[in-house]
Formats: sequence, C-alpha cells, structure tokens
Amino acid sequence: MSAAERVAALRLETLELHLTDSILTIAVHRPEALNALAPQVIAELREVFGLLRERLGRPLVADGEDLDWSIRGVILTGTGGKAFIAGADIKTMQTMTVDDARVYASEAHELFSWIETLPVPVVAAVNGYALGGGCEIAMACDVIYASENAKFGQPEVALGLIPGFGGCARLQQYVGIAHARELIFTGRHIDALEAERIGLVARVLPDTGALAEAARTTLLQSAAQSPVAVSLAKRAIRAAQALPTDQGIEAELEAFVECFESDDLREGTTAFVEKRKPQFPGR
Ligand code: DAK
Repeated sequence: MSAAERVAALRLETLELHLTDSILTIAVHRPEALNALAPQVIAELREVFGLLRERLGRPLVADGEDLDWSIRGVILTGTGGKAFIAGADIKTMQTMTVDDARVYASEAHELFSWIETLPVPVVAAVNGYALGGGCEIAMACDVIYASENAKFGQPEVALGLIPGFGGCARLQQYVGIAHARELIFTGRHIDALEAERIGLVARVLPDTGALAEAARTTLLQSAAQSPVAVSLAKRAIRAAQALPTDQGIEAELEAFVECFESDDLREGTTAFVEKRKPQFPGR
C-alpha cells in the first residue's frame, strides 16, 4: 500500500485528513478547545507524520515496490476558522506531574523533528489563533502562511511556563533575538501583518479560502519539481540552520553532490536540452 492509501485508511478522532492531487491536508479538529494540542492530538499527529516519515521518498524498487512519492506536500491547519491551534491543552497541564510533562514534551519534540525532516514540504496554514504550542508547531513547518484574522503569540509566561515545544529556540531563528525576547517576555499577541513584517509569516491572505488555495498552489508548484532535489534542499536548509556557516556550507555541498547520483538530475538537465517538460522518476 502506498503512503496515500495508508493515510486514507487511518481513523482519527481529533484530525481531519483530505488528500487531493498528492497534497495532504491535516486539520486539527477540537472545536470545544480551539484545537488545543491535547495529548491525543499529539498522538494522532505522531501517527500520521510517523507513517509519512517511514514511507515517503524511499526508493523501494529493490523491495519490489513502487517508489513512494504518493504525497508530495502537506498542509497543516485547524478547523473552524477561529483557531489554527490555541496552544497546548491548558486543562490537561493543570494536573500533569513532572514525569508526565517530560513524556508530553519529548513526544512533541520528536513529532516536530519528524515534520522538519519530512522529505516533502509542509506549509502551516494559520487561520486564527496560533498561540503557544500552536505557534511552535507552525514554526516546525517549512513555511507559514496566514489569513488576515490570524493571531500569533507565545503567552506561556502568563501561565507560569516558558515556551517548551521549541519556541525559545525557533522563534529567534524566524524573527531575530530582539523580537523573540520581546514576544516571549510579554506574551503579547501579534496580528498577521505584524507577523509578516517581522519574518514569522511568509504571506498573508485575505481569508481562509484564499489561504488554503495559496498553500495548495505553492505545494503543487513544488510537486512539479524534482522530488529528490526538493528533499535534499530541505535537508540542506535545515542543516544550515543548526550549524555555523562553514559547516552549513559543508552540509550543502554533500546534498549538492548527492543530486549527481540521482536519475532526477539526468532527467531535469536532459529535458532542458531537449526543450520538453521533465518527467522526474523521483530517485
Ligand atoms: N487549552 C485548553 N482549552 C482551551 C485553550 C487551550 N490552550 N484555549 C482555549 N481553550 C478553550 C477555552 O477554555 C474555552 O472552553 P470553555 O470554557 O468554553 O469550555 C474554549 O476553548 C473557547 O475559548 P474562549 O472562551 O477563551 O475564547 P475567547 O474567544 O474568549 O478567547 C483565546 C480565545 C485564544 C484568546 C483564549 O481562549 C486563550 O487565551 N486561550 C489560551 C491561549 C494560550 O495561553 N495558549 C498557550 C497555552 S500554553 C510543555 C511544553 C510546551 C507547552 C506545554 C508543556 N512541556 C515541556 C510539558 C506549551 C504550552 C502552551 O501552549
């Protein structure tokens, strides 16, 4: 079974999944709590991203299976139009022990790293509140698009917490350390236009429909490129984020050289010379 078929067979309570033209939309659906990340949501997101991570992009020909690029992009969003994800679930945290907190955080961290290392691009389509853990999971995606009603913030200090799903580390990478400190120390919410101005959001769209359309168009545009090259570019960009520049350039060099082992590079360059559209085999 391909990744697309296996995803279609999943039965989940807190996520709605839609797969069209190889683009998978994952919408968090907890209307009673503005889509807050209860442990069940984290568990179900782990189920979906775990499956994608295991299957996508692997050359499976040797096993007698087809190459699995059946999903070429993922959109993460929330249902209902009022919230993307209003954070970790505050009511669950009220009664959490230190041990529970460690498990909750480490499962979330692992999930976020699966998103960051998935071989296909992931767009966060933020359609309302993206607070705390909501802002943090959006930042683990490759690109954040927002509708005009979106609100971002890391309000954890109001609860006696700090951003604990990667917010202290990732927010400064998006917006620089001054904006990150100011947002985290005050917990203030910012609107979509301010988030775009400081570099958190790549694009602001007028409403939820335009947001979904823009995310889809971007992923389809990426899906028309070489899947091998897109996944290697994602890997090189992530490596460079975490490393000093010279080591980042080393990682980029490795990924660049790997392109020359791929059939995609042969096809892309040959199609250019032959003045036709490439048919990338994805290996
Ligand atoms: N958790 C649980 N329920 C939530 C929620 C949340 N984060 N946000 C909203 N709700 C629930 C509300 O309690 C309310 O439920 P009922 O009272 O009707 O039963 C319902 O959703 C509708 O919310 P409101 O009535 O409050 O709606 P408003 O329009 O008045 O306000 C709001 C919307 C988004 C401004 C407000 O709901 C709000 O401030 N929500 C909380 C936002 C927040 O503070 N988010 C950050 C959560 S802290 C960890 C690592 C990381 C984290 C935790 C642990 N470890 C290392 C263990 C992360 C922490 C966070 O994300």
